[in-house]
Amino acid sequence: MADIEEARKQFQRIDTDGDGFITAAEFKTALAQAGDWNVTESVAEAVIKSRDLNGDKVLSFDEFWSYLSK
Ligand SMILES: [Ca+2]
Ligand SMILES: [Ca+2]
Repeated sequence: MADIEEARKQFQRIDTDGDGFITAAEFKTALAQAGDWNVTESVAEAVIKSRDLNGDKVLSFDEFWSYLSK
């Protein structure tokens, strides 16, 4: 069971420019910081795409949360 406060903190950590959306580049940077250096831009894009519900190619908090709380 995911915790929405934890999810919000995690989202803000990944969203480095603070615009409220996670881009593939931000996601890739976050994974690299977590030690996963094998993630390429195209892998990050594929992950974003699989979680992106409205097709704008970025993740809003709602999309991030609905992925975590599935
Ligand atoms: Ca952002
Ligand atoms: Ca989206």
